[in-house]
Amino acid sequence: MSELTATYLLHDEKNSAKKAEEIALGLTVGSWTNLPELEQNQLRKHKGRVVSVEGVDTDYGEQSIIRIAYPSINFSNDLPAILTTVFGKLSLDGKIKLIDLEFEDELKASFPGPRYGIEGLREKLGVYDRPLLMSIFKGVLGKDLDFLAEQLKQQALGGVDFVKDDEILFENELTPFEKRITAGRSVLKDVFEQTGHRTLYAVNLTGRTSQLRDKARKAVELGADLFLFNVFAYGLDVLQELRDDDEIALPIMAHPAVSGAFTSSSHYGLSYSLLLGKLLRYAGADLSLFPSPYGTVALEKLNALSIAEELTKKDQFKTSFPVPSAGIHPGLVPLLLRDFGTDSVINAGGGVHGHPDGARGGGLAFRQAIDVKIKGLSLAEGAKTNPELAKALKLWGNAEVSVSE
Ligand code: 1AE
Repeated sequence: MSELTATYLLHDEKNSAKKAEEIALGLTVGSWTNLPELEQNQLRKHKGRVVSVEGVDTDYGEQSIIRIAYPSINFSNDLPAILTTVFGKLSLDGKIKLIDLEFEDELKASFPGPRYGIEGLREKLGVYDRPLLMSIFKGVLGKDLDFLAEQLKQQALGGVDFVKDDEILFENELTPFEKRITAGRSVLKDVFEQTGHRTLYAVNLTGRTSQLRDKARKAVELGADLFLFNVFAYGLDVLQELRDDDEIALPIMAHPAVSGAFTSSSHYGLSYSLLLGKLLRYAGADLSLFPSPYGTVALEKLNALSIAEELTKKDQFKTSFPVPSAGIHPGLVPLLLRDFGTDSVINAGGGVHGHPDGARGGGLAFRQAIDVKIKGLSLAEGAKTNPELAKALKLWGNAEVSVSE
């Protein structure tokens, strides 16, 4: 019989084995031992099963890891049904955190995974041998299209591979969605003709859920490159709907806005690796943004690494790009490369726009930092022949020299 196995971290539970049994029954058939034999036989195939109960030492004292298998017959093959089964009422019932879900192959086949993934995005850009670089529009609220176009041009001239909308830029009169796409296309075409460098623009797909599909289709018609999507404000299933639609067929970049409400607590919610890693990948995100261990908003290193691992490990799905972000500057490139490797996207807003030479200089400084590290040199050595990198290191510092390998 096919099953879905959930792993939970249980806090402050005196009798974890009993609690595990209560969960296995409570989220499936309800009470069991009091049922007449006939009813037990009818319900047996729906009953949850405790797989294991194990004590673990954590920073918060002795806790338990419990694993419970849920019969697939209990739910339809979609994330709303799955999440409600394994962590519906239970998410409100004491100190318990959902750490992982193990999908059998048959159930996995119901999910699309990324349409393009790392390989497909690299093909679109023609870049195979280095981490990709992304920058972010900044300070665009209340600004017009000319302002956006100039910012986009400067970032692209700096050699970034992607420019994403700020996630807080929604539908507005000055820079409406459709006009952003057409203006963005024209700027990036000019930069390509001038420099031979291709930059893709991730437009923020926003609005009511019921409007998203039509907006996305219009974006395709207008020649959009890819979407930024605030998936956790909408829900994973909305992401999957977009991914599944062959008339949309553009890469999707998942922004982590709102996800901290579900992941940050060590006692409640879902693990980072499950939400920002495994489930985003299954639902179809081509890129997943998350805070790196080093910037202004930072995750513990193990959490950040666990997300990247889920996005890139061998599976039947294409791999998704890990995008460690938030407060990133060129001096952090060696640490990001060491931790996340070549198949990652380095993403910076302030670390591009805040460069003394502006966004073009910021982009160049990042590209120089990446090229220097790919050649096996130190940033300090590279700075001798790369003035933009030298200025960035002077302004923000060079983390390479203060962190041991
Ligand atoms: C974790 C998401 C990061 C993000 O979207 C963003 O806007 C970062 O900006 P900076 O690099 O911190 O300025």
